[in-house]
Amino acid sequence: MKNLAYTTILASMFAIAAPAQAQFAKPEDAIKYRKAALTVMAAHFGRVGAMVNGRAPFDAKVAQENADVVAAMSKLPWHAFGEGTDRGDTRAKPEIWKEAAKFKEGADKLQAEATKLAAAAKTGNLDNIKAAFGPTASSCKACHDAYRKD
Ligand code: ASC
Repeated sequence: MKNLAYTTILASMFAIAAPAQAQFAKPEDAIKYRKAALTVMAAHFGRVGAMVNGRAPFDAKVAQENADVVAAMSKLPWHAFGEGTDRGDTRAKPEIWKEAAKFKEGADKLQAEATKLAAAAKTGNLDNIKAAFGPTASSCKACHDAYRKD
């Protein structure tokens, strides 16, 4: 019984860790995956943004839930920029692979800012969220400007 419990715990740990090391069968699967993660991130970031910009009433719980999704999604796209995923249905620029260290720096920056945004949202204070929102948006934009075709 104890063994079964350990096996179950181990299996669920791997299930959670799997996205971080997922190998894709085809390059187009990786492209689809990273676009999906970025799309979900944008949707939830936009919901926080609506409150920050006064287009939606502030609801601390909703802000926190959405910021948590942004922080979780911010970790996912990067391993899907592997070899052979520079072609196909993508606006990714070749610079991503030519400047891999710089690209990773941008990805790390976004994750750090998104984590700060989620921490700010946990305080339940809109001013804290506003302060963290700008740097997060800037880190989205910096990579789009440098690494995404129009
Ligand atoms: C968003 C979104 C982005 C970023 C970027 C910030 O809401 O979808 O890609 O913010 O526009 O400048």
